[in-house]
Amino acid sequence: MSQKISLTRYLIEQQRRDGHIPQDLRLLLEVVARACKSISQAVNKGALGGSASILGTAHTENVQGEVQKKLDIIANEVLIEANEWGGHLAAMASEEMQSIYAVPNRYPQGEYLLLFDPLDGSSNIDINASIGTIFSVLRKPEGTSAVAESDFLQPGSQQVAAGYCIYGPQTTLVLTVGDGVAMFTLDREQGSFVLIEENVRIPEDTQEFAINMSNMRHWDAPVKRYVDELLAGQDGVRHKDFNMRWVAAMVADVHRILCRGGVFMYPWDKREPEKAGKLRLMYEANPMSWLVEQAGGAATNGRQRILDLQPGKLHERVSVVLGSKNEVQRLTSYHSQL
Ligand code: AFP
Repeated sequence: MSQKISLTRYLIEQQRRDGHIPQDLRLLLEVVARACKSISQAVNKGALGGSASILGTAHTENVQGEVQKKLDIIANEVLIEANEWGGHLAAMASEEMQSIYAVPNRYPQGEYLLLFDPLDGSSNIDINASIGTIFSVLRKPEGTSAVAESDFLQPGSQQVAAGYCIYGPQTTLVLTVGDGVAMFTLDREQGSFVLIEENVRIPEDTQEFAINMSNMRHWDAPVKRYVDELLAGQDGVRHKDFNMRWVAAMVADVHRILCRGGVFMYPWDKREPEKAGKLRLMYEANPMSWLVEQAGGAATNGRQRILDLQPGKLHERVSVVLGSKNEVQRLTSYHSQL
């Protein structure tokens, strides 16, 4: 039987092979992976999670004005507590926190910034559908002493690591440090993440798309044209039939695309025209876009490469089209034909 390669061994070999991962970054990624293991344990307990069930809402709202689930808050606390003392980080930012969290002075400060959506897909928690943790790592800008929010406002092309952990039938960590995409599944008997796939590739073409169709009447014309053509199937201009999936957890839809191709869309729509989209740039779109590009796919906001976008604020939202390259390019071209 081929030898199992743990996440630790994979990262050490990446570090040794080409110095691609400095030691501090390797240690940071191992801490994030351990935090994801703890979150996975909490998620797996569900209604059995102790006296006061950890399902349901916490009756509070996050900075986005979204009702927080108890597990949203638990996952956020797990990530903060796991990462604040190690000395690799200068600060953290989360979907669940209004402002950045600077590492307390009682701990050594590191050179990295960690951003995360601690539990993406929260609306799936109470129905036992897949959810996940999304994370992104940036370098702290040189010469900054006290970290400020502005230090986080870097384009996604500046990421040094990005990934997610999906809590589904398996708990699987997916990671890039700029040298392709690798997948690790949690071996609960050993308690470690084991390499199951390296050099993940997304097919350039697909017959599967993901979008929330209930918003169709709110889309702008290029998206409406593109989806109408998919729905027309064999009889339309695409001359082939398409299938649709929508898990309502970006982490699950992106995981499917990394596993078998597809195109995922959460476009701008006129329900809240002042917002560029629903998804957050810094800790959802940027990490997912880098993973997709590293696997041979593409990611735009309908007009521009997502990783080139200069963020203006921490919780900035963005329109997202990502996945199989030829489909992303087709929809993006429809926008430029306006
Ligand atoms: P929640 O975390 O509030 O469930 O939102 C998940 C999400 O941000 C993203 O993961 C999904 O792709 C998208 O929203 C689903 O949005 P709709 O519920 O509008 O389909």
